[in-house]
Amino acid sequence: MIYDMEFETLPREALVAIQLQRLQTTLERVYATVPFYRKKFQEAGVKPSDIQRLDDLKKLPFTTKQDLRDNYPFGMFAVPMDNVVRIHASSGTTGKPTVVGYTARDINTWASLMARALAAGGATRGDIIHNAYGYGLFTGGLGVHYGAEKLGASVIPVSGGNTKRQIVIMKDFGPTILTATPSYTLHLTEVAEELGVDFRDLSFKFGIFGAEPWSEKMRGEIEKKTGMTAVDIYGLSEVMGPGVAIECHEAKKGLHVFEDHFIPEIINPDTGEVMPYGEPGELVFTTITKEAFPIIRYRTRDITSLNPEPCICGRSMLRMNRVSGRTDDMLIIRGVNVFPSQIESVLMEMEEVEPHYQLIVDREGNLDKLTVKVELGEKAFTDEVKGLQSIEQKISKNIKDYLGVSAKVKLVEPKAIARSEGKAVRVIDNRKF
Ligand code: DLL
Repeated sequence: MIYDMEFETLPREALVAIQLQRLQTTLERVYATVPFYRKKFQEAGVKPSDIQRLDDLKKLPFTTKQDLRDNYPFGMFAVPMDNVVRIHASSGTTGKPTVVGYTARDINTWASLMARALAAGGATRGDIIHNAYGYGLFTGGLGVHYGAEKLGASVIPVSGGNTKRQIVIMKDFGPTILTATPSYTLHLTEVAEELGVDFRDLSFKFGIFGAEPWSEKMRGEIEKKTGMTAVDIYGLSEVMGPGVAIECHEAKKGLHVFEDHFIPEIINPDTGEVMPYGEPGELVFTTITKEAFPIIRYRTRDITSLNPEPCICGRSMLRMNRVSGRTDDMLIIRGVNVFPSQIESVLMEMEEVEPHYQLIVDREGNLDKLTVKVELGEKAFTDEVKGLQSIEQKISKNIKDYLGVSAKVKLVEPKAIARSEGKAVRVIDNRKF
């Protein structure tokens, strides 16, 4: 029996009662122990005792990444360092990393959550989990690892990199579940092919993929190439790590949020107003069980919407739809908002190219220029050297038709775009702001 599993099917009123009680306890604690929150609450004229219903959450101020930077490294911890047993950090592309801490109880909570997440994604104690998320400061490797052990599965702590050796291990150890970023999974399939191994002949049943945005089309591509069922897992260091939300393998339609630990809200990123279910906006999380690093109304910058419809798996937890992009990844090209995931969807429609791409943005004079670099498939590469220009034109036209933005398309040879062993780098923005 996995600890806490009974929370997954609670009627809403029962869940809300638990959430409110946990929220109130968390707020009292942060007010008493974290000077940052006390000051922020005072400035907003609100006390923990003002939160009498879940709806009152909106009276509280948001927390942003900048707040974490201002309190770098440990300024927002709510327990003395003697009680902190683990520290992780997310690298971030600019500025200082975001540092998070865990007590022994937090590690246990996280392990239970990840065990529940893996179970929702199709894993059982009989499975062998090939864990190719990076181990280290990144939360992916150790997060999945502790969850897999808690579930009672056998975990192979292979981490990212050493890709050829990973293929040998896959052949020899017969893992049944793959945990990795979607982009690294595609790289694994390519290296397998080079070694004469067809992924579909390996023993995998399920893949639990996340840590970066990926599209529904990319899911199709990965399922086709690997022969496994691919589910989407979401999380972020500031809130816990992996295991904040996951798709159930039964429906594969939206990610169930572990609401007994995290309260999600969707806000309008410009006004901060809370949006109703179904409306897209920025995802905001409040943690309600964490000890070392509780976080209140954290603006994730991830864009999604919430779905309260019942799910065929029987879980009553809200589902968040696949993250479609980040508010800070949104490219504004000559006034048109473009998300990398939208370009990905256009590219995935085309047989001639592979799902390896990069978006490069430059400014010429006052004009933004978008270049889409994408790899040709092996077949198109050998067959169609003459037809390259027409493929480029076709992609450009599709991007213009679907997204309303002009892009220069540059086809490159297969494997010309650097592979990542963790999160893929999709955007290179050379504009100076
Ligand atoms: O990426 C935690 C994680 C590890 C999740 C393994 C899933 C699997 P961070 O490094 O702090 O934590 O990055 C968090 O990654 O705010 C999203 O922008 C993005 N992200 C994570 N999962 C998904 C996903 C881990 N399934 C940031 N879809 C988040 C889209 C995702 N974006």
